[in-house]
Amino acid sequence: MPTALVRRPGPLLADGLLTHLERVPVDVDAAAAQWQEYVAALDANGWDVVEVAAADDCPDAVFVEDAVVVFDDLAVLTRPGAPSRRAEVDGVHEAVSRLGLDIVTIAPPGRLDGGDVLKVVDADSKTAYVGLGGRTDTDGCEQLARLVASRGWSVRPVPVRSVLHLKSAVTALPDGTIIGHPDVVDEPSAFPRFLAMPEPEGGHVVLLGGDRLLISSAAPRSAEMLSAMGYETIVVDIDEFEKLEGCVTCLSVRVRI
Ligand code: CIR
Repeated sequence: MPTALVRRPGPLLADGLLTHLERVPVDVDAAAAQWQEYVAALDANGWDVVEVAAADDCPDAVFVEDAVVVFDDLAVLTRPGAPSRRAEVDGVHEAVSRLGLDIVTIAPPGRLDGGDVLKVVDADSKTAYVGLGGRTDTDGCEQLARLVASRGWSVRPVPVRSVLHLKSAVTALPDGTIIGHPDVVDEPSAFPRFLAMPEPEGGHVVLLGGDRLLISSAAPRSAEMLSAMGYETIVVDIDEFEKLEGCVTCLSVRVRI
């Protein structure tokens, strides 16, 4: 059974970092309930959900995908671009150790956030697009390229200006098509196949397996479009996390070994 790492939101969630959005009140209790629903959706779709130890001093710890990127059986611990998020990595290190993954690390001064790494597997290639311009720098990207080359992955840098992370703009469908809303995708031509979605949150999907996609309730027209294309959409409300520039992808790390 594939495993999904998650990390429960802590009491300081409302103090999470903001870069592109204005701060609005975050309801921590509502966020906790939304997180439970998100976890339940993973569980109901065949994922073994494993909790990383909570990090209550770290407001953004719930966005667990930023602390590690998993390439097959290799976990790359990141060095988050925001210094206040670096304390999140230790607990994630312990969790991936327990899963038995090989572990490597992005070293200082490189910066890399997992939200900037979009992995796409085709019949004949494994590509990681890496967003540069926000939390991730060229050093972090080049270190990643060296670390994952042995596993057959190639790394392609792409610019990110309009949103926090690359995956705040685009994700990939199971067939490798990159999806995103044109207003927030800075360079659609970076991707061999790009499909425009009608809403910004419609660019964020978690591949649950087969034709099942997890998508935010903030993107009803995108969900409809994906359903019409033959995908089964599982819709979750994560608006308390969206207020903090989070999206469906960043609340879990999916491990398929
Ligand atoms: C931050 O600014 O770091 C958090 N408030 C949001 C992180 C969201 N992570 C992601 O999209 N991968």
